[in-house]
Amino acid sequence: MKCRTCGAKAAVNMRQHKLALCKQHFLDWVPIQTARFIKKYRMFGPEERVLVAVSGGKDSLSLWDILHRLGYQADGLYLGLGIDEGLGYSDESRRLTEQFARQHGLKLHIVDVQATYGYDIPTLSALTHRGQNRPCAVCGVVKRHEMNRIARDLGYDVLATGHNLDDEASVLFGNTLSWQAEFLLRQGPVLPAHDGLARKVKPLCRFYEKEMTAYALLRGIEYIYEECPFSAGSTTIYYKELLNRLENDRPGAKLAFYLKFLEARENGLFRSSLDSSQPMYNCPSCGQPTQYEGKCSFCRMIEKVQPA
Ligand code: Q46
Ligand code: ZN
Ligand code: ZN
Repeated sequence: MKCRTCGAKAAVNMRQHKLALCKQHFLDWVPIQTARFIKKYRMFGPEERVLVAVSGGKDSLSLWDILHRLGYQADGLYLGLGIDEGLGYSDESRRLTEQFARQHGLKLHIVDVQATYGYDIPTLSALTHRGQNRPCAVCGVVKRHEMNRIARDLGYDVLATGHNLDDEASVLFGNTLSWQAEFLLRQGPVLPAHDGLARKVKPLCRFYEKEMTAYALLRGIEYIYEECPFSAGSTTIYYKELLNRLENDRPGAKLAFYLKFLEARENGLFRSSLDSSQPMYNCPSCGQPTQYEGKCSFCRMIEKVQPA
């Protein structure tokens, strides 16, 4: 297999795009494509300040690397979740994130959840039983709250996450199985700022996970290989496996599923759900927007676990 651009031996063969590239041309192709998606979906402009949520994994570190190479003003935000489970997951992901920031001279904000609120994610989950022994529900509330708080307090225009096509297609598949119109309407490369919530963008949403793995490896980015120990057995992973089987038989099916969805949404599918969407309130405790009157779910959770 030869590189389409220079004819040298290809390092990456992307059957889904009928495209093979050598190392150099693949490393050029990824930022060019990313810049195209940023423009196409109007994610942000060169004058805007971007806060990249970095976890130490291949996607978020690659995203930070790509935005840096493209010349955007992109700072990082690392949330210390305190997930250990005997594997030192959070410690190692923090070490790799700090190392990346140092090597590239990038600015990194760190929020340690336990140091800030007194509890790490597993403890918060055990105390609130929200996750029923699976702390992801608690973790999701904390991450959303903290990312938005830092973006707002430090004056960033936009919050960028490293979700790739496999992540997006898997969430889309789950929402489609249960026809969650409200969620389907909100899923996409850009979630505009509204009611005090920062604009959220996903510049990698059209890259296959294996493309991002190749990018990180070929760029020599050191990232955490292990998944979060709490992700084992999740429906997201199960849907990813199903979609991979489909993709294996029909290369490009995953991308088509996602792009056709975006097109249908653009053409007005699910719009009636938007019309009936609820107004937002402001949490009296932290000031962040919330769907219901009274304190937001994050503040209610923290209040619940505080000793009386
Ligand atoms: S970090 Fe948090 Fe994920 Fe771990 S606890 Fe679940 S949600 S799996 S992306
Ligand atoms: Zn080449
Ligand atoms: Zn609140």
